[in-house]
Amino acid sequence: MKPTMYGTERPMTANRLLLQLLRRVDILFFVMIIMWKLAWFNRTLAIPNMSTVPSDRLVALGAILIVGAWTLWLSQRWRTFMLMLLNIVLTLIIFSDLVYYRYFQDFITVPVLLQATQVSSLGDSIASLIHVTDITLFIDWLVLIPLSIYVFRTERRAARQLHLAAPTVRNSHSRWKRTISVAATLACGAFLIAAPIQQATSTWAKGILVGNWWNPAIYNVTGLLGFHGYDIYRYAQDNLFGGATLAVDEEQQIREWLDKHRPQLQGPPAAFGKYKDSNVIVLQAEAFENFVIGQKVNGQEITPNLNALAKESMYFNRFFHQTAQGRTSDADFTVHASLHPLPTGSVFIRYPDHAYDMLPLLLKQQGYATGAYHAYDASFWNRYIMYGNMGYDQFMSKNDYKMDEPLGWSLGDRSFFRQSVERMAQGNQPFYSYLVGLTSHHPYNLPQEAQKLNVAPHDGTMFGDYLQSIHYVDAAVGEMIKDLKQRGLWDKTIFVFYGDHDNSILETEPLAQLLQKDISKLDMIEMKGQVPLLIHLPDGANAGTYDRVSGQLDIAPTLLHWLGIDTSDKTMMGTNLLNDDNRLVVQRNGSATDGKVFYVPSADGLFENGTCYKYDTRQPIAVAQCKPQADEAKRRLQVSDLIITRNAIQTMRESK
Ligand code: GP9
Ligand code: MN
Repeated sequence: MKPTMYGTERPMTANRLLLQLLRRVDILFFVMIIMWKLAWFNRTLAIPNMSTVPSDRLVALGAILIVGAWTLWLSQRWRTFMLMLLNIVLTLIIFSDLVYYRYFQDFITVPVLLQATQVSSLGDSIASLIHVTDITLFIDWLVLIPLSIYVFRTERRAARQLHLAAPTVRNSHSRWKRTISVAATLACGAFLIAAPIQQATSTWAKGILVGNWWNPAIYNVTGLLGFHGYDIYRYAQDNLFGGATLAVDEEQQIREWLDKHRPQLQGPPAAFGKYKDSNVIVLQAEAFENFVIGQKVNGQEITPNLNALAKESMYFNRFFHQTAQGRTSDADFTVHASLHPLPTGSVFIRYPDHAYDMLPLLLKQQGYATGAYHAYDASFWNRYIMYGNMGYDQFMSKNDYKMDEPLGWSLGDRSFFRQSVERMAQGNQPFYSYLVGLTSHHPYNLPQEAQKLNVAPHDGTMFGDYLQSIHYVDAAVGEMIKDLKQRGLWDKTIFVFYGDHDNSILETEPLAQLLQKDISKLDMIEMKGQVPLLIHLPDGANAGTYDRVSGQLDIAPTLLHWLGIDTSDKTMMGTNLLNDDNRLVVQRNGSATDGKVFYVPSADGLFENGTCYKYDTRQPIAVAQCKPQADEAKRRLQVSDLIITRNAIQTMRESK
């Protein structure tokens, strides 16, 4: 009798038929089941505003092929077994992501896994996050696990018999054949992933993998398995392979720059500790440009409340935002860490676990109650991870607010401010409270009843809508100040108001119309670069307009000085706002101004192709006259990048 895999030849039984069939379709079966589970996961999450394009399925298929391809190299017995194991692992990943998402509106990432506290904060709520219908994900196991064990055992028995009967038959599967099928499956998978992603990222999802502001938005393009692959790649690229190690010459470079800069963190000695133990409220307004302050439209003040506040505050009218791709999160970072943002992506997402001398953390160490307030998904910009590291005792996010005034992206700023103040007033003092407004977010279209200005002739345009939403935020700030006064907090609080970044409206015509003047290139650069900064001190001291150039990095060292906290050993790159001399404001694109000249780099990055403006004439001059400022800008950005990416603060602390 002729030996076969099943011993000597004998008639086909039902069992053998089933086995033969399973052996042929196991990988197909695996692919179909996981595809179905991923689709179920996506349907169950039902993330709002996510695209559902047919190519999503191709990406999912590609990812599954890549994950399962290696099993084609195995013998059939092991392949069926390993495919089952893979099914178990992938199902557990999908299920964990599902539960995690229900709580954090985010997916599990490598940094999350490394910060076990994050996952453990699910704590008691975990039971409520698991739904009965989740059983759907596991139902196939009931049949497949026993079946694969059965197949594995039967095949093993058959293989033994075969080995006894004809030991040489064992290697009948050519290694080549198997290698080729693995390679072909991998190539096929890679193509199925790459083509739709390439298509998406060059059209509707442009910049998503560079700017990566929100994991669900990446998931929208890559699918769940693709997202995890990308996340591992992103983490490895940023943190492994020596990229994160601080070299000796780099440390030297950082130390030299910091030592030279250190005196500029300090303000006048008389101001040191002048407002010790005051509360601090920092209000970061969305897309709030400086040109609206003091400006009227059709005879109405756009920001009447801030105009009034400016009169009794320090108003910095040449204050620059220093943000980049990380937008709101960059403003948050530059203000609190007094470091520059990164050229690509957000520090919040890329290096949330590195060490920084963070303002809230330093205040917490002095006994402050620290809180962050933002009525949006806690996972946006990875805030819920980052805020733990920044030293906040509590982070009040969307789920903690009563949605009693839905407006724009989320809760209207009016209600957001009211509920936030209510919460901070209940806690201990002194407090540090950081609020991130949202109503004036792009595209600025408020419902008719919330539009109170006559913005003719800009009605119905984005510019007109922008003015309306700024006016709304101004009114909300006015109410907040009233509330703080009524609660007796105003006189005990340093109140800081600034805009996070520009409004992304790049047309000059509406501005020219509103301001009734021609808008030069420099005017436009300034208007897109400048946001207002108002600081109201508890006793209303120092009120006036300050036309020294300043930027977001300058806020933390200034506040610390007033609060009597020594910054001489801190790694901060801002300049105290109370100093008039030696000022240089650097933006992420390499722009730099000392108040006398303004260097604007060219897109190609070559110094000589940039433009040097002279402020007193507002005209371009020989670019060489901006050389020292441009060089220093470059140096600062380099030093800041090293501090962040190499985790230099941690390393330098350890080597002390
Ligand atoms: C949402 C908000 C987004 O949390 O911070 O603002 P953006 O970064 O898009 O300006
Ligand atoms: Mn923003």
